[in-house]
Amino acid sequence: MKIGFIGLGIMGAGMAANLLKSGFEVRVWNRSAEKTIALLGQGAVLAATPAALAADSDVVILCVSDAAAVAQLLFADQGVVSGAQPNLLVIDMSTISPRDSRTHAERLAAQGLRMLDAPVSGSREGAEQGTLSIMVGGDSAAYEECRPIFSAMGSTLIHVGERCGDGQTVKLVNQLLASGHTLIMSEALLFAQAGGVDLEKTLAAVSAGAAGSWMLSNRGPQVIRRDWTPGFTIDLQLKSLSAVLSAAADNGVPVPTTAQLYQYYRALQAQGLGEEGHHALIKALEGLAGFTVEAPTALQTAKD
Ligand code: NA7
Repeated sequence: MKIGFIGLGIMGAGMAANLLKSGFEVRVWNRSAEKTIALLGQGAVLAATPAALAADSDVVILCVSDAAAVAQLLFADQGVVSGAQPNLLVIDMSTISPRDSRTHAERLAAQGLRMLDAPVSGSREGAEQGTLSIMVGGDSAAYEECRPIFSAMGSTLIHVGERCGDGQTVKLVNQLLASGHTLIMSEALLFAQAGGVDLEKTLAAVSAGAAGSWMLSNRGPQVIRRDWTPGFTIDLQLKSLSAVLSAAADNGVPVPTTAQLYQYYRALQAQGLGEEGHHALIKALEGLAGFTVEAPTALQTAKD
């Protein structure tokens, strides 16, 4: 199967590299051309436009920021649809709202093209290591056809429903949980700091027990080192939570914690922190508390 990959950001770069490692023939296109360079060195072939990429691919994968970017890349002049061979399968691995995903699938179907939505979780680390969780919505036969592609990028592959957009609904469940974990981790670390205990020892003591979480083990140490390198940015988390709020409104379900989280992230974005990792959420709570969390070793390094 010849694969075309569009969107070589934090996630897409690692995912495309793992497809190459698994032996797939991969064509790439990215809006900022410089992000293709590393992959060309690993054997990818550069396409001049999304249309040219689609003309030479059996499957086109997109992993881009938002629904507007997906629509533009698929349907604009020189977009995927304008170059597609009959029966091309589009896999949209971006996180967008279930409603937008269904609209894209309907527009593609009107052109005789198939689509799966397959958003991912696992951050930069999971994308690089090929250990993503991939939540796939759409026709089960198409899912089975693409399973080798998903296996190259992820270790947990779940076909969550027959409708395009079902993957996005499950991904938004993931975003709701991940941001909730980040909020309570932030509150807990401020509580520990105020209580005068060592933050590294606190993390070591609680991470392995019932209170542990991926967020605490992976982002907790980053927070106390004040390392805001993104696995996933505040800008993208804000987009995800906006999609949660709109899907919740569509479905008539209350999500009060998500509404509050959205406002914290919005405040941080307004302060110019949108490109920081979403664990910088703690900065919003530090503003309320009037102090910051920091491990003594990190404080010492800062003073040095
Ligand atoms: P990044 O690192 O911010 O990368 C975003 C990618 O999307 C990057 O390749 C962008 O191109 C591309 N992009 C964004 N807008 C457009 C438009 N309008 N046209 C073409 N390409 C565009 O995000 P992540 O890799 O962390 O996340 C990607 C998705 O996975 C996202 O939906 C997350 O929520 C989950 P650029 O390099 O800026 O030219």
